[in-house]
Amino acid sequence: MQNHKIFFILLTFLIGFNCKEEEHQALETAPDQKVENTFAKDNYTKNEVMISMRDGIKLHTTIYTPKDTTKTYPILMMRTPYSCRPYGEDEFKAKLGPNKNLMEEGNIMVYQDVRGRWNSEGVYDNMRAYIPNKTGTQYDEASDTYDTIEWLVNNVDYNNGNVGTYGISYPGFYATYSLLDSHPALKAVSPQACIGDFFFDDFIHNGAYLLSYWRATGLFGYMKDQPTTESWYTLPDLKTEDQHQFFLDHMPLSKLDEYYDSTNVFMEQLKTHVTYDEFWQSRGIIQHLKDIKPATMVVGGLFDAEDLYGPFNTYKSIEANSDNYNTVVFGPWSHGDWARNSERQVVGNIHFGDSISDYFQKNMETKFFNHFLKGEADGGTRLAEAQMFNTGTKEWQSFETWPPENTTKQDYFMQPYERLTKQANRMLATSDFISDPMKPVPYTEDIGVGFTPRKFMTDDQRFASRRPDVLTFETEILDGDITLAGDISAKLKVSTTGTAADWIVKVIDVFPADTENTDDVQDHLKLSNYHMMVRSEVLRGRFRNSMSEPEPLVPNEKTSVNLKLQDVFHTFKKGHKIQVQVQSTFFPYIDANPQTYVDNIFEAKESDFQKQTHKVFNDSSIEFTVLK
Ligand code: PG9
Repeated sequence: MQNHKIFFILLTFLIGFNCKEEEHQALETAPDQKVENTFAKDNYTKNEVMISMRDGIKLHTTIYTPKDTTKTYPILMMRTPYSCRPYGEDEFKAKLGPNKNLMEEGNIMVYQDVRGRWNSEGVYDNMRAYIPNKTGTQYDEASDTYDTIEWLVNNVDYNNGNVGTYGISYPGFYATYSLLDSHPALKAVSPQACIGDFFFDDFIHNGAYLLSYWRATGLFGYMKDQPTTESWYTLPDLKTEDQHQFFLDHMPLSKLDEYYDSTNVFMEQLKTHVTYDEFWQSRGIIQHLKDIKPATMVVGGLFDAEDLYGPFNTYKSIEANSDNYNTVVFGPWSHGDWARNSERQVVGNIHFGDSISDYFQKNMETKFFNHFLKGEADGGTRLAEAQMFNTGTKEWQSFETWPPENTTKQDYFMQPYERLTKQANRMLATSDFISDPMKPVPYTEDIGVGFTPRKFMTDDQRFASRRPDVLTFETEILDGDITLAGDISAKLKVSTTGTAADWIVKVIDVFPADTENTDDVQDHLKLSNYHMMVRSEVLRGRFRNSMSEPEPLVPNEKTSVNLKLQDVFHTFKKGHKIQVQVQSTFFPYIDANPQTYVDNIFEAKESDFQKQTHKVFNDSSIEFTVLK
């Protein structure tokens, strides 16, 4: 922690706000609907300018300035691939900036179409690679941000010379990028659900493809040939709500080619770069997060189905390689929930509390920006480095570091007869199942899960545990609370009759049978004996030893497969059970592995898809980070 003594007053109580659900900017920002909220139009002026970058390319930049010109204001900027809509100087967004408090207090709010997107010039590049030590007109997203900030602080009236950047998801990636070769006026950055690396966030998880993202390749794959304020691409119409059946009918993956042609640049890149090669490595931003100067507040959702790798590793990399003011906030949120103002915070069937996003916006996010951009003196308690929401006890907790120092690693072993025990068994045994890629385990019971997955991250897993192709291991009923606070490592010892296999590991909180139901629970479910997913992850077996040098599995040979599951902060309460599930399909969240080794799964043939028998040996274990 820098010697910069930062003190924040953290209100210690939740105030229930009755507030209208505000639409979070959807993935592809639809033009903001006309809403009765005219605060922005009544209190801000809007200008649209084209700012020249060092190579001459001009970027569309929208500037909202408070009408009250009796004082100066910081600049809060979001750079986005999703458009600055609505375009036109008399069309206003319903909400400006990271949250309504910052809008109502008054800040200069800036939105920019990144290079090659929407009304900006230039050519787009997904997760554009950072160029260290740029010279002359060499550019990347860091130099585009620097050149933009330089123009803003010298040309926008009533700015106080301090700039903050923020963004959720892809905009979160651009916020992280602003930290590199940062402009001296940049004082505070909040990367939120920020993509860290497309080989581990969003489209691919440890070498397995997220089919639930397949349509999204169209969002970023089609290149426009000139600035435009209108959408220039269309996404495939699946003509069905049943994504499970749709993707089952389109296996192998080559059957999807009819929907995307070679003009979808990103789809072509995905199909060409099927290992963690230089193409993907050069686009990961985590590796560059060293000697960061601006203050940072990294934000994420513990049930974010899209970007978990990014925020956790962004915070950890900054923490390990910089001495700036670096904080992290993880709440009981799915992707972007913290920017909404829902009265009840619910993910899937689970209610975590009320006005949790309001609390975060008012007591963490707003205080962070105001301190560093307005120099607001705060007395009171320093905002601890990590503000984490315990998804088991449903309470916020602060830590000086994340993961906390007072933790220990604890192994649980996967024994036959579905037992999860702290003791290994000297007698070697296996738990076996037949995995059929043409009859894959659904990742959710729900039909029609929308554009990208969201609610399944807390879904009931009983539908899976009752299948013969899902192995289930669970502890006895706990006689005391156990709190997991940090990452989870699955250390599997497996074999297969095939030459390829995916390994999915799920950590589940089994509720007691007498758990009371709530109105949030879907009609076909009950919280009685609810098997709540806490965390899941997949590893494509060919990447078990290296993400860059894949290897086939040797039939019937016992093999180590280690996969890391992203951090959790969850208390398994007394009376609950810890359950671990292991399976080899998770469909169509991820594509089905043919279980026959192929160099490029996009070229797999129908004949490659074979049932295989998988074995999990009982010296397989899962290592939890347990709070002492
Ligand atoms: N991380 C999210 C995403 C990226 C790319 C495609 C689809 C979704 C997001 O930016 O919301």
